[in-house]
Amino acid sequence: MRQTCILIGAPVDSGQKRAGCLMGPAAYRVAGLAEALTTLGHEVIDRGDVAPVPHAPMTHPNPAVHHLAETLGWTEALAQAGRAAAAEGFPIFLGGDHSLSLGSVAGVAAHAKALGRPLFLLWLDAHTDFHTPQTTESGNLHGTPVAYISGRTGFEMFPPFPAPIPGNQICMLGIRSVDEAEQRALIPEEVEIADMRVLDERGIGAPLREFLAKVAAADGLLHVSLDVDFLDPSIAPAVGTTVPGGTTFREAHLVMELLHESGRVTSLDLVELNPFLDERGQTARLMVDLVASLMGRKVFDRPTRQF
Ligand code: 5AB
Ligand code: MN
Ligand code: MN
Ligand code: MN
Repeated sequence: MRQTCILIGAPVDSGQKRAGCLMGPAAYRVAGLAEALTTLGHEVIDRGDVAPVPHAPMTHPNPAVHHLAETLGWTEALAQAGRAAAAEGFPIFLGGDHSLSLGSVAGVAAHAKALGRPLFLLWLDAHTDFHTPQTTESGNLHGTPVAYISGRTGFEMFPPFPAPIPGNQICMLGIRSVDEAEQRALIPEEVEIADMRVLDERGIGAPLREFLAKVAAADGLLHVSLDVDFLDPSIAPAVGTTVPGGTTFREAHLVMELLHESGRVTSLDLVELNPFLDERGQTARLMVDLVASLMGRKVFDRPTRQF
């Protein structure tokens, strides 16, 4: 299906402490994201980069929390841009660190709510990002978006999340680094966590197919949030939070191919790319290739399915 892809630059780097994520949107443009999409027959509208809503500095009872006002400003701006883009086509958010998903998913959720359709979330990440501003030890708000999206308390300084996504509509793949407080908070939730142990045992296709069947049964919209650290650092070095033992090139492409085949994905975040840490554009190019797989590029275009 021909999509209208709406590129939204989100040069957010307030959600963590290492400089460089703000170059992410430019790197995706240089790596040829728009060209890859038009080659596949899609229409591309590049909305340029969003700017955060300005706020006076804010403090938080947890002294580790930093850049709260900036992150709030990005959340508001991206929620607005995301909602508008979701009504027009297929939003692709070019990050920027993962705190951008506080806003991108809020925007998409507002759109889903207006349509009266359930929103599902696929979180492709080494981390669960399930901290609240109270529980984070690093104070880096890129470790919090899933908690906000699922309606956990502790985000009172943020706009209320429109239609929080229940745990049983969230699936995480690639998980291999979970903090104590996140682990505790996730136990009562019904989030499907296919951590690397599960992927080793079952392969990456089986848990994803199960989740996609749930999305289809509910006629849901599906937002995919792809953190560069989902990938093994040997193939994707351009990220501040590398964790060994990540997904391979083919595992990642298979995820994208299955997502394409499902026809369910309605919006996408590309997050945590730090071009300053890249090796000759390798990671930016891999991310663009993964988007191409998600949007219909095939290894071999079979006239009928033979799997
Ligand atoms: B990312 C950690 N849990 O809270 C924390 O890269 C890492 O968006 C968070 O997944 C990683 O600082 C956030 C140790
Ligand atoms: Mn993340
Ligand atoms: Mn991560
Ligand atoms: Mn990270």
